[in-house]
Amino acid sequence: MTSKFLFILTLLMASCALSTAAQATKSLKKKTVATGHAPLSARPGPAYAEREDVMRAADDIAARRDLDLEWVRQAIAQARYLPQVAKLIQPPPVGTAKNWRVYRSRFIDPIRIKAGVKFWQENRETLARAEAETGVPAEIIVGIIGVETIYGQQMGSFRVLDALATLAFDFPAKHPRARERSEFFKAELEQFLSLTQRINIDPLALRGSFAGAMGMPQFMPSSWVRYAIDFDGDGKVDLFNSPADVIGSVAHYLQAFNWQPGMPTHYPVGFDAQKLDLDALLAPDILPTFSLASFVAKGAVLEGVALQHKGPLALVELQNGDAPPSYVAGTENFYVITRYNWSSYYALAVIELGREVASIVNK
Ligand SMILES: [Ca+2]
Repeated sequence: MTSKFLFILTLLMASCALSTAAQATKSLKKKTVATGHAPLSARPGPAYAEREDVMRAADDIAARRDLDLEWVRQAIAQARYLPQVAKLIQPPPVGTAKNWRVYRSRFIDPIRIKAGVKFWQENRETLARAEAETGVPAEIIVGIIGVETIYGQQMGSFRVLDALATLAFDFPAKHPRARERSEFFKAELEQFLSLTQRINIDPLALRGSFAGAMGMPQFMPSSWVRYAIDFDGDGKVDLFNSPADVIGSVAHYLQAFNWQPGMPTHYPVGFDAQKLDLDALLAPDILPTFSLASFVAKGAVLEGVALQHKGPLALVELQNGDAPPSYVAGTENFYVITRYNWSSYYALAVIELGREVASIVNK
């Protein structure tokens, strides 16, 4: 990917700053207040068995993946359109103010910190082993699993098959990137069916986020296929029930996106008003681009260990509604965390949650 393309992508993604986890949490909260029946708007639509285009897509999937044709047809025929999924995938309305302080308070809260401490204490050795093998710090792994699902407490209640079919075959046309996104979800549906057949799980049995992310780390099917590993040695990969597999898989994912052992994720940054060229510093968005020298020449002020940093830096800006934005100097490792979920708000929440939990566990 060229940096320009990445930049555009980053901008696009930043416009939907709420992470999957955040929106899933929102939807779950809605569900828990329902009284017995799902609200009318959330009632599943008709099965896909009657749609010719969908059944043709099923045939294509079976052919491409060398899967049993009838099995694929039957699985997809039982998928249902979920209006709520189509609604949740929409970007927030234009003009929705992003607010780091609000975002932060949602994820770095006493309940999540307490659950993080318990998770760390119960999996101390596994976390240490993952850190030793990949160089990804335990606190980053703990931060991710906490932000995603509160350590498995909120893994999503949508049938993954329904969510993926809805987004593959009925992606909302008014979305600015509807075509591209629908292709993405078709590929995810294909991976999902291939995966469930391979590991011999009923595709109708799995539940996840509105976008089809699964298990404690909320892996999309393609990420499960590429990056999930068996880390407890039982010969299976289970991201729903095995904390060890989850820990190993999250560490492996970040390692695969070039996590650099020992490198901090970010540094505090100030500005020298005399030299400041904020537009230039913000132009590459979160993609680390500036050498230390050019970062400082453009008016960024760093202190202490940051002045020894090797490698490119990015000026990361986080909006605070009407209040002045927050800034950090992001390193390549900050950028790696955004490959898990493309949002700088997400990355900083992961880092700060992990740090809070670590400060209690390592007291
Ligand atoms: Ca396992």
